[in-house]
Order: sequence, then C-alpha cells, then structure tokens
Amino acid sequence: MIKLYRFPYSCYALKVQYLLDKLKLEYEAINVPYGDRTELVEVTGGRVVVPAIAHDGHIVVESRTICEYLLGLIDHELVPTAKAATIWAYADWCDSILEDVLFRLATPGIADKFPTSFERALFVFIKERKFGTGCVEAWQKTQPDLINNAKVLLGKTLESIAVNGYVAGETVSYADVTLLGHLAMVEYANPQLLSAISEELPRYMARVRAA
Ligand SMILES: N[C@@H](CCC(=O)N[C@@H](CS)C(=O)NCC(=O)O)C(=O)O
Repeated sequence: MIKLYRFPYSCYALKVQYLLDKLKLEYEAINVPYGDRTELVEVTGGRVVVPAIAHDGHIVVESRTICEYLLGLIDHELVPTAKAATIWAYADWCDSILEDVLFRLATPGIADKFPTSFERALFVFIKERKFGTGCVEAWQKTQPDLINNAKVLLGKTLESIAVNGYVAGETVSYADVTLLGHLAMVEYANPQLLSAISEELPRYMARVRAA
C-alpha cells in the first residue's frame, strides 16, 4: 500500500493522486494538517512540503520524481515512447510556467478554505515571505488579469483538446494527468474561476477523470 502525504489543494499532490488513480494503484491519502507537519517531517527526514510518498520501505519526494517512480512500477499507456519528450516537456511546462499563474489565481480562494484562522494566517505568511507583503490581497485584486494570463497560456492546449480530446492525442496521457492536477487546484479554490478561463475546462476535467 502506498501512502500519499498531501494538502488537499496542492497541485503537485493532486497530480500524484490522479496518477495513482490512473495507474489503479492502491493508496492511502494522508491529509497533512497545514499547522502540524510532525508526521510528514518524521517520515521524510525533515521536509515540510508535500507531496511525499511512502512505499515498500522507500520514501520518495518531489512530485516529478514521485511520478517517474510510480510510472515505473507497472505497465501503462500514459507515456508512449514516441511521445515521451512531448509529454514530459508539457508536464514540466505545467509545473512551472502554468503553475506560476494558476497558483496566484487560486491562492486567495485556498486561503479562505483553511479550517482554522491560524492555518490561514500561516499560509498567507508563507506566501508573503516569498512574494512580498500584501501579495495575496494583490492577487485577489488582479484576478481578471490572472484569468486573462491563464487564457493566453492555455489557448493552444484548448485548441488541441478541441480536436483530439486530450493534450497529446486521442487517449489520456501523463500530460493530461499533470494538467488536471493544476486545474484541480483552481477548482478547489473556486470552480467558477475555471469556467472564467474557458467553459471547456470543466468538461475536459470530467473526461480525464473518467478516462
Ligand atoms: N517542487 C515540489 C514543489 C512542492 C510544493 O511546492 N508544495 C507546496 C504545496 S503545492 C508546499 O508543500 N508548500 C509548503 C507550504 O505551503 O508551507 C514538487 O514538485 O513536489
């Protein structure tokens, strides 16, 4: 049994979780309390970020490394060799360029969903330490600009999806699993944000989840 340590909103943890689902691997998802990461730190030997997995005596961290590990466990058709470069490059783009816009869009909504005021304050504090005082409020105010940025970034993806159904062709691939993780973070924050980027996105997400 695989143990997945996650925050429910984390795009990187969601990517790993969707991959576990697609590979039909048995797992237990452990929601790490944002304000108490004792178990996560003990399991990983000092890390405070998610995702991490524990499997068969191995502790694997960093979502890309975790996904490579999981994809190596069993036979699958999520990364056909002929398309491996394209699929991994697309997934890396999701984890960097796309994430840089989507997390700003999602952050104000995520902040409002923490169960305690302490966890919300800690989340905002951690963001402000990295991106400057008032960044979360600023991202709320610039939401229309962030939606437009997301529309531009996802424009070509939506064109491909309209023709093929999925990012890299007519069947679901690891590229879709990664994109779904990032879109699911936005959905967690506020599903209306997804429709504001494109009405097609909720339909695409349902298709990938069902595939
Ligand atoms: N490069 C890492 C990034 C992991 C990461 O940034 N995780 C975030 C959640 S999405 C986190 O745990 N942040 C710690 C915090 O908010 O305190 C990966 O791909 O696993």
